Amino acid sequence: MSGPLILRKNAFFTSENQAVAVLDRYPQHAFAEHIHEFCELVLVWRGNGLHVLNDRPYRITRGDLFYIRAEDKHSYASVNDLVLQNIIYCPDRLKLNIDWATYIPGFNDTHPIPRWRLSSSGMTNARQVITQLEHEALKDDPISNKMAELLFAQLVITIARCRHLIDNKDVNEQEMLLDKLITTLASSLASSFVLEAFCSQQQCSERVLRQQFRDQTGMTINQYLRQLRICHAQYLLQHTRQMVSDIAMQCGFEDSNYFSVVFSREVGMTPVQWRALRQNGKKNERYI
Ligand code: RM4
Ligand code: NI
Repeated sequence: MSGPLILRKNAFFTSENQAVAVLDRYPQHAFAEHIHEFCELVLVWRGNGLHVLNDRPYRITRGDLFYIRAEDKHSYASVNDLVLQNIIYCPDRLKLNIDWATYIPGFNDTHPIPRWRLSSSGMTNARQVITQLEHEALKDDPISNKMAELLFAQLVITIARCRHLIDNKDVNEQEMLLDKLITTLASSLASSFVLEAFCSQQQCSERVLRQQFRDQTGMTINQYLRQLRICHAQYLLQHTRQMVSDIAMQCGFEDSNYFSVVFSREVGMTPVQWRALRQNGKKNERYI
């Protein structure tokens, strides 16, 4: 049996002196499962898709941020106008005396939290640094390589300052509504989410917010929430022994029959069938 696809350094870096490079994925196409000889920092700008990282599915959209280690295996599927930037780097080629591990989850630790969120203002800050970095990284001469490493340091520190965890309830007041909505949706998996209540709390127009969400992510709020719930259900089905009815509850479905109907419609088989397939190690069966 052949192992997973391995992406090699020399296919993505111009020389052995280059420590960092920027890959624009405008768009990111579906991409098969792979590991790397290098690490990645993934920033999602817009659209949506499914990111499966170490067998765990994440529905991704604007503002999501991932720290991928060389040995992490991941793939992209069900992409829909997914736009991201991939900052790839080789830890062994970094020469500056910076405590990288303080800013990059997973640089040394074995169980890092891989998924974070960036606020819109954080994204704007990051984008400025990435633009400069991209420019330097194209040149690959000694001074540009040094400059690129400095900019990479600036980038990881900038990001460390404005990232937050998805379940962080203490969302910054300044954060824009869309960010707040996405964070709130992700922490509303086990309960129902009422947009009207959210909007009256935030004093914003429901219609405008719906439209903004659609423009930026390429899907409706309800579609996104349903995908998040099903994704979480798939994770629990595969990795726990809980009963389907308990899983349904934890994913915000009070009625487990209704959960099965929605699940079957989205995934093409019932939760029980899906669990059996995944647990038999048939890795290629579909996520949504
Ligand atoms: C792919 C995808 C992968 C990355 C390679 C270099 O399009 O973004 O995650 O490892 O590029
Ligand atoms: Ni990758």
